[in-house]
Amino acid sequence: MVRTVMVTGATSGIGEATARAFAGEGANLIITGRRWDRLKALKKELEADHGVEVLALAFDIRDRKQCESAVDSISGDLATVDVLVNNAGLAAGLDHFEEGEVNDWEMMIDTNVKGLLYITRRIVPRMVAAGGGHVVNIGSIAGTQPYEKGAVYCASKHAVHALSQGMRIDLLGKGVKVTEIRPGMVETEFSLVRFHGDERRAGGVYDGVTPLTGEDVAEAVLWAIMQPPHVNIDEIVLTPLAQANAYYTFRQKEQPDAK
Ligand code: NDP
Ligand code: 8X3
Repeated sequence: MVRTVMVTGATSGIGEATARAFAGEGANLIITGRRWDRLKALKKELEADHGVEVLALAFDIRDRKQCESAVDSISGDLATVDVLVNNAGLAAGLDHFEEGEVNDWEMMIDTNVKGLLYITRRIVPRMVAAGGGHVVNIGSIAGTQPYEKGAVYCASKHAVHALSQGMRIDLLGKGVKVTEIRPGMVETEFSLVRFHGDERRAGGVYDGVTPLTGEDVAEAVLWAIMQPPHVNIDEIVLTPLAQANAYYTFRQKEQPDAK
C-alpha cells in the first residue's frame, strides 16, 4: 500500500496534477517547489478535501545543501517515502546551439539532472533500508529524440533516460522499482517558462493541437504505481494523438469563415 508520496515540482502542471491524483487515493504527500504561496494553498486544499497529511517544502532543487536539508527535515510518519516522483524540471530557451544562452543551459542541467540526483541520492537509501519503494522519473520524448534548437534540454532528458536505466540496474534485488515516464506535448506552464514569460510564443506551441494535460500524465504515473509487487513498469511514452513523435505534429488549420 502506498502511504507516502514525494512529488518534486508540485506547484504547477504535471507535478500538481500528480499530487492531486495521489491525494485522491488517500496517500500522504510531500510536495516541493520554490513558490511557497502555491505549496501552501495546495497543502490546505488536499488536507481539507482528502484528509491526508501534506508536508510542503519550499526550496530550490538546484541547490544541493537546500535539497539535503529539506529531505533530512522529513520525519515521523512521512520519513519512509514509498514513492518519489522526480518531476521538477524545465526547458529554458529554444535556440540554435551557437546562439544558446549559457545561463539557460546551466539552469536546465542544474534542475533536470543535478536536482534529480540530489533528491534521489538522499531518498533512495531510505527506500533500500525499508526494503522497498518506487522512483518515478519524469523524462520526455526529448529523452530519446533530440530536436532542433533543443540540444541542451534534450541532453538533460537523455540523462534522465540513462539514469533511469542505471538506477534500475543498481537497485536490482533491493526491492526498489524505477519507472520513467516520457510524455510528448503537455499544456502546463512549461512553454511559458521556456519562452521566459512570453505568453504569445508559449500559446503558439499548442496551436491547432489538443495537447496532453497534467492529469493525463498523472494517470500514467498512478497506473505504474498500482501494479502488483512483482511487476516493474520500465517506461511509459505518451503523446497527444496529434503528435507522432518529437518531429511530426498534425495541426488543425483554422477553417475560413463560410459566410
Ligand atoms: P511546469 O512549468 O508547469 O512545472 C514545473 C515544476 O518544476 C514547477 O512546480 C516548478 O516549481 C518546478 N521547478 C522548476 N525549477 C525548479 C527549481 N529550481 N527548484 C524547485 N522546483 C523547480 O512544467 P511541467 O509540469 O510541464 O513540467 C514538469 C516536468 O515534466 C519537467 O521535468 C518537464 O521537463 C517534463 N515534461 C514536460 C512536458 C511538457 O510538454 N510540458 C513534456 C515532457 C516532459 P517552482 O517554479 O515553484 O519552483
Ligand atoms: C517537453 C516536451 O515537446 O519539448 O519535454 O519534447 S517537448
